[in-house]
Amino acid sequence: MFSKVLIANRGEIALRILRACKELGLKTVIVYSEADKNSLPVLLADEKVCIGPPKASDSYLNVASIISAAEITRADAVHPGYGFLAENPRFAEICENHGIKFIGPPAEIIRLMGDKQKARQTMKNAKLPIIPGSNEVVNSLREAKKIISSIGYPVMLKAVAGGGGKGMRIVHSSSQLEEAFQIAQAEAEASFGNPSLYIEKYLEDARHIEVQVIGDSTGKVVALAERECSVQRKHQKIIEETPSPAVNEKLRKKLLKDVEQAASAIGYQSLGTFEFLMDKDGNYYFMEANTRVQVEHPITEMIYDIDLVKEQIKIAGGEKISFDKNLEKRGHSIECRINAEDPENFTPSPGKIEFSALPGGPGIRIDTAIYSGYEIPPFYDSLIAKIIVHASNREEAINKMKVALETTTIVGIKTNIPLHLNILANSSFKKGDYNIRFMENFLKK
Ligand code: MV4
Repeated sequence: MFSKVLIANRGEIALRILRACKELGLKTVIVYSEADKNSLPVLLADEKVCIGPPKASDSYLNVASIISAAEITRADAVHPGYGFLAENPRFAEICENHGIKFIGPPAEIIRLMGDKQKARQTMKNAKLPIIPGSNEVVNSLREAKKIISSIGYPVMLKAVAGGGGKGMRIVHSSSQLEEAFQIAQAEAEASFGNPSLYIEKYLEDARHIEVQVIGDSTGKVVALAERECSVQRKHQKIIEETPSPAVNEKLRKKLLKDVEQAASAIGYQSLGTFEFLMDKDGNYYFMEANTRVQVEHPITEMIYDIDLVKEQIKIAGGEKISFDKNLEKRGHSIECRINAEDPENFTPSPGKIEFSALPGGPGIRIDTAIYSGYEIPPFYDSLIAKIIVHASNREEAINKMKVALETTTIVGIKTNIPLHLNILANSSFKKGDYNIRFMENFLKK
């Protein structure tokens, strides 16, 4: 096991990782940009190293600075959190080449999952259902037409190097294809330096569900109950819950068995998330896999009473997963992402938090790095806190979340709390009757 972990991230996840390290008796080093010098993780870490100016490309994405910081402080492991360098296989490799344990999957797994077409093909071979579409990258309009002639419209063009919604195009008819294909290729080239596309049948009115997996170096793999993530806008999740209101015990058993089997087949190690689209009939299709700890990991922790970040760190240190496949979940958990933004038009609302009073009590968890007097810098994403509730059933969890939101006071900036309260009061949401089109419809009214 390593003894000193460098945390290559900021905000709530840096604090989440810092606490896990402390509980494990590990020393902590935080790297930070000039904009984050007064942040809670910087104040609480054993050591801190400033790695550059506010812009992420000059600090949190600067591999040379982060490796130097690890060497100067003799950190022997790096936790990348989410975003930034978390899914960069080169970074994972460079850490390992410098004798620094990368707390995540091996670089080859990150690389495989980063190529969405390869990931799709690999998961197909591992017996996971995938959405009908191309079996290889599609490099010409002619190839695209050939594939579409067998699957039919509507289709989705996706960037092989994409993910999370970037560089995607829905195409409804052959008259739109040529233009969409060119735009998607150009976008993929501009965003990822790789124009390659793949094609899938476009699934309408699907749900976005995902399965947490955890694998250790002995080959043990455990899949945990699905998270329902269909409440999202512009590919940013807003509310997540587990279990999904659309998954029954029988379906869950099959889904988790499929995922365990597929993750085992590729020797998955560390935390990971397998994302699926699921139709009205409960057919699910693998879309992509994330090789990092996710923002919404706490809802899984709440229903299973486990600490995924501690597990992730221990596994990187060669330890075994501390629980078994038959681990039982209990009740229902919901997360609301609190963003510093105007709830009317979603524009960012950075600035000084003049005062804050956060909710608490049984079944309420707050993951945040804010404090009264803290200034939210304008350079990073707008997530400032996660309110997570746990109750014995969905109805009680929704009610508990409502009270938690109503008893939250944040003065000085705008937040999306009013939006959350409106969603929780929506009859479709209350019934659990929603899909990835929910926010689109919700905002129209
Ligand atoms: C899809 C899809 C429907 N059909 N692929 C969005 C994020 C990225 N992980 C893949 N995504 C989707 N892929 C096929 N074949 C629907 C989504 C999708 C979505 C699309 C439009 C608007 C909101 C969405 C929310 C979740 C998923």
